[in-house]
Amino acid sequence: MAKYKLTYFDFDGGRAEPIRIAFHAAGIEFEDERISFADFGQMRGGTRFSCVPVLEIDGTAVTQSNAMCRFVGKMAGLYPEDALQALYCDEAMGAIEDLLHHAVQTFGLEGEELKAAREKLVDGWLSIYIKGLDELLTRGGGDYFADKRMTVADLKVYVQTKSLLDGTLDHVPTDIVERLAPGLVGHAKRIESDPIVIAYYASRK
Ligand SMILES: N[C@@H](CCC(=O)N[C@@H](CS)C(=O)NCC(=O)O)C(=O)O
Repeated sequence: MAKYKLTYFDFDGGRAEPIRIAFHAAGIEFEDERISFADFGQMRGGTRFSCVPVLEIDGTAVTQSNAMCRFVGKMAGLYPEDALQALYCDEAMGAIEDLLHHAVQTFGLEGEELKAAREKLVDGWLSIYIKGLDELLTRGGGDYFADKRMTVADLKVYVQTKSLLDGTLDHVPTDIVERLAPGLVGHAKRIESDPIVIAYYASRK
């Protein structure tokens, strides 16, 4: 059995969270290396693209969270075998990556500058991506993004919807998802109450 080590920030969210859940769903042991932002400052120069998550497989480092989602998702039975459904799954995960790319531009700002940037984000890219993801969910049949069952795409979108509902980003109204795409709120509840997700968080207690 290969040895897996996943390095990411020390919170239950972000780009590593769907991978952690998928590892647990697959019943595969992995080292869940959780680092502080200060630790990251020390190690970032040693990472391939100056970012995390990094997955080490028998000591060999791999980057790119969506690639990791697919890899672990396949082992967990949480990635479609059908090519078209796999495409749908990838599209939703890619959309989340793009959204994070826009959101991250507002990180590190403060005061009025932060407020203005977040308001622009809310009216612009965030609205575009929430509505687009809602369309993808509808295309998938309304309950899941692909394959009419939970896949890593659902885990990835759920993690970000939850972050918005929890008000993680200052100046982003917590009701934005409900207002623009109530289906995504229902989706988050569906994924949160999936036995796979419940079992993962129970294992964290
Ligand atoms: N495309 C990469 C993006 C990774 C990424 O940007 N990670 C963030 C944390 S979620 C990071 O390490 N950022 C470091 C920085 O911007 O300084 C992936 O999907 O893994």
